[in-house]
Amino acid sequence: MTGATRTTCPYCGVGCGVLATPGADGRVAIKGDPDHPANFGRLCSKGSALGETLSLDDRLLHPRVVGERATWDRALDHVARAFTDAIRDHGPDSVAFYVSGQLLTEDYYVANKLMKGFIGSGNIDTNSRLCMASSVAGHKRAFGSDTVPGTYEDLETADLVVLTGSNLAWCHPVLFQRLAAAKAARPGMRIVTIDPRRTATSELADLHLGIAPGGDVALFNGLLLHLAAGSRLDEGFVARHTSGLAGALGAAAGFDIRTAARVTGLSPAEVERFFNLFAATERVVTVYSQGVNQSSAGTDKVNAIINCHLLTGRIGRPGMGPFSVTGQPNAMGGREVGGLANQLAAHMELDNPGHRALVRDFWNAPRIADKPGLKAVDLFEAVHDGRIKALWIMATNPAASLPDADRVVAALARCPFVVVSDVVRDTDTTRHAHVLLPSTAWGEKDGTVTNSERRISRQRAFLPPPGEARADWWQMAEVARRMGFSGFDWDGPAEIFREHAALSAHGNDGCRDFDIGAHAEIDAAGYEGLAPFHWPRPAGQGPRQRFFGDGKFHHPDGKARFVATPWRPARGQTSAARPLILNTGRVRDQWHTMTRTGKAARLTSHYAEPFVEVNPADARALGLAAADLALIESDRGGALLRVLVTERQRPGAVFAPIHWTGQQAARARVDALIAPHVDPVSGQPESKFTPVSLRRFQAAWYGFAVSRRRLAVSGLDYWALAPVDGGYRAELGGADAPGDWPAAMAALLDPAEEAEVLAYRDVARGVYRFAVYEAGVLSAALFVAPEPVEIARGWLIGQLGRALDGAERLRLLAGRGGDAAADPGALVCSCFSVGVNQITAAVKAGAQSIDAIGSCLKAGTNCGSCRMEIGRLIDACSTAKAG
Ligand SMILES: Nc1nc2c(c(=O)[nH]1)N[C@H]1C(S)=C(S)[C@@H](COP(=O)(O)OP(=O)(O)OC[C@H]3O[C@@H](n4cnc5c(=O)[nH]c(N)nc54)[C@H](O)[C@@H]3O)O[C@H]1N2
Ligand SMILES: Nc1nc2c(c(=O)[nH]1)N[C@H]1C(S)=C(S)[C@@H](COP(=O)(O)OP(=O)(O)OC[C@H]3O[C@@H](n4cnc5c(=O)[nH]c(N)nc54)[C@H](O)[C@@H]3O)O[C@H]1N2
Ligand code: SF4
Ligand SMILES: [Mo]
Repeated sequence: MTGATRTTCPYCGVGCGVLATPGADGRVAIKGDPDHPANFGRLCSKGSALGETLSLDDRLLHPRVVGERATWDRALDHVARAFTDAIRDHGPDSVAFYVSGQLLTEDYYVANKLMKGFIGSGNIDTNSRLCMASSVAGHKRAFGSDTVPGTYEDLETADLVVLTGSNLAWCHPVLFQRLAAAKAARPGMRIVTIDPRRTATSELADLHLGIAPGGDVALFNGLLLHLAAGSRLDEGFVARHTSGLAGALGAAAGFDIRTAARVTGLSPAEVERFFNLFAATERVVTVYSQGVNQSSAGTDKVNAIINCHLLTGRIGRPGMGPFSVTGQPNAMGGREVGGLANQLAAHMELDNPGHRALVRDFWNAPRIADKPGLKAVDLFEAVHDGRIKALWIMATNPAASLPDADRVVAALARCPFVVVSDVVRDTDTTRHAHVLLPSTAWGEKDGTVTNSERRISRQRAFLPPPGEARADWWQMAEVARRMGFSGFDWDGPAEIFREHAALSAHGNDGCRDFDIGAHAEIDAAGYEGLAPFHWPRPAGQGPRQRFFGDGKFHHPDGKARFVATPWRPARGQTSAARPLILNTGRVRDQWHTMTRTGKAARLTSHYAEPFVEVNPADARALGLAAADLALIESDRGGALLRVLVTERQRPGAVFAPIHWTGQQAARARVDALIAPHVDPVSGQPESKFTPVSLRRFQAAWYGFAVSRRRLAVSGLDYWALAPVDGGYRAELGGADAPGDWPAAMAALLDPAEEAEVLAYRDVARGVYRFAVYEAGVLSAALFVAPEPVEIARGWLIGQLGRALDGAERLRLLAGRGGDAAADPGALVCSCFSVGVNQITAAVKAGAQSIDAIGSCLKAGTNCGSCRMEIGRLIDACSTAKAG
């Protein structure tokens, strides 16, 4: 057993420190790093399960050229030639990179340098366009730089934390736990959530505002007016350090409480309560995320929020400020190197000739890009219409995650040359690659990432690269060299980091916020031992935590700008044909397109299939019952999802998670439904507001199956596959029932020739059950019914691989797992596999608090991600008792 390696979690932007210890048996033990200042030892459910996602079975291990295994030399030559030819024949703007906030800073730096400084085009954009672009644009408009002013500590020291468009409990769980702990220690702290849905985050709130989708600008305009009228204006700060207040107030005019309430769908009393709370509390942090950014008014939403902080001078001081929490582990690092099509590098601007000259000289670059490149949505449109001849996609899965995803797939299919660098072999995007390059994954790669609070941490390797996998930066540098460019000869990430740090200080006399010049000379040992630090860190200066407390901003006059943000409705509008608004987002235990979290059985059991959440009133009107399948359609595309009926969803709006792709389900890529409407300033797509219709899918049969082998599901109308311990589970359904069920079962489960198959059928009712035993143990089972199959899934999964006696075999076919307690129910705590039924039973037996549940079931005592859900179950039980 080797010692623990100190590294950083590869998922969300909280940026938790991880201690990874590879064991002799090939397993890797994962613990939170008690010394890391982001998490102080905590990890959430996804972080805790990292060790279960490291298997190599689905990994891409060798380069492939048009489907055939190739040597690195051949693959790299091929890529270099295709890019060189396209540039020679069609110019630098005929090629593009589409990269990712999941690259390390060093990878990202190389990609940006190659495209902007050597190919000479701005055509490098990133999935951060779908994620942070509105925040970047809002920061630049207000501050003159893309600066997150505060730190995590500010959330803990604030007296009021407003969370708008952020499901922090599920998406930034450890930061949420820090907030929850601070509130528990200081009960006077107030929390307001603003979200059209009731989420796990809103469980912690003193006030939840169930805002109408897209209403944020109206609400914050109203707040600005209220603050100005209620003498909360910090006149000294506004006069000395800002400009543009009159314009902002002009745009907000008319949004009195009544009007703001009408536009936001809230009651005047709720709005007033929020306004008064904000006005009366000096220490306020406003946290925002995708409910704000992913909107056709995303940049205005950001500025409407920042306006309120500028007006009150509540920025850059402890416990105060606007706080954009970043999604991906290195969303911030990407911004620092200039990974977006409209940035240059090191927070310098493409349209600033002085900046271009600085970067060109520093890089010794032959032809620096002099205009912004295509932003993600436009970029893929250019791929579709043939302007882009060669495209390199790295660490992102656009066939599933970009809006109008079916059109993106069509664009990839017609692009003359597509390179994909990924860690897994089969994704919805890798299918379209001419050249597929195997990248080293988390645990194998080395570099730095920057979290939401500007803290730079090392990711360190603790596993050897498998097969022929190589680092992303190395792939780009090799292609650059083969294209004849010099300046790409680094011997490792330390050398790249050094160059990046030096560039940040180059010609920077304090006019640019991003300066980590203190590390411009870092040597290999220093880089290896680099402890997490906040930027900025200019040479010769000590650490500095916050920006703007001194009233110095980065516009040429040193002042911040108020931005006029006139309210406007979302781009899509509901109609008789598309009466519902589709909102999309995340669930607690999955990460994006599931290429990694989808491998851990305990993470897939929180939600095992794609779903759509519908309010009970809408469900009734549409004739939808819980667990039905529903066809959801927009003007762009459709999906087939399981119906979850819940009060947490407001009437007129539905919610679907973004995670399921063609790899895990029949038809669940929700981005196929999303229109490519973008914010006019940031180019960020409106992913949270799509007019849709919903109707019941007339299923002739529903099925549930478990199997030790992967099930042959393709061709079925509905299927969703997920791993379980020792095999797979599948939810199934179809519009037409097969005439021959035993044959259909055999095609699906593929029993061995010598297998024993026990069957139960009730042809009149359309009920069929099959249990397959191989070598005496249960190897597969299929349950079919004309309505959604009611079977204790947890119990059935638990029987896989077990030798069952005659009586047990009969009980299994009868679909009865003995006593009901044997079924834990839907998973709540993924660390200790505790389900709804167990928690409800414990509450009924007297465990009336989250901690009491923890002492009897352990649920919620490890990562804590499920504590809000446990709280809700306790509340639900006591409400049921009271009623
Ligand atoms: N478990 C998990 N965690 C993750 C990720 C993951 O895939 N899984 N991904 C990471 C990434 S890259 C990101 S960007 C972050 C995203 O983190 P979040 O932004 O917190 O997550 P989302 O679920 O996309 O959306 C947040 C909320 O916005 C609400 N919303 C929708 N429309 C509106 C509106 O008009 N106004 C307001 N005020 N709210 C609205 C939604 O109902 C939703 O609850 O999460 C990161 N963390
Ligand atoms: N409708 C809707 N759409 C959305 C969103 C939404 O809320 N609603 N959210 C948007 C947001 S905020 C985001 S961030 C995007 C995320 O969308 P994507 O970036 O497309 O999602 P991921 O699944 O994270 O894709 C990462 C890919 O990189 C691979 N990978 C992992 N590690 C490495 C590595 O080290 N090197 C390389 N080369 N590859 C690696 C993974 O296997 C995976 O295929 O989705 C966006 N799309
Ligand atoms: S909160 Fe969870 S997903 Fe985010 S960095 Fe920490 S452990 Fe990873
Ligand atoms: Mo994101």
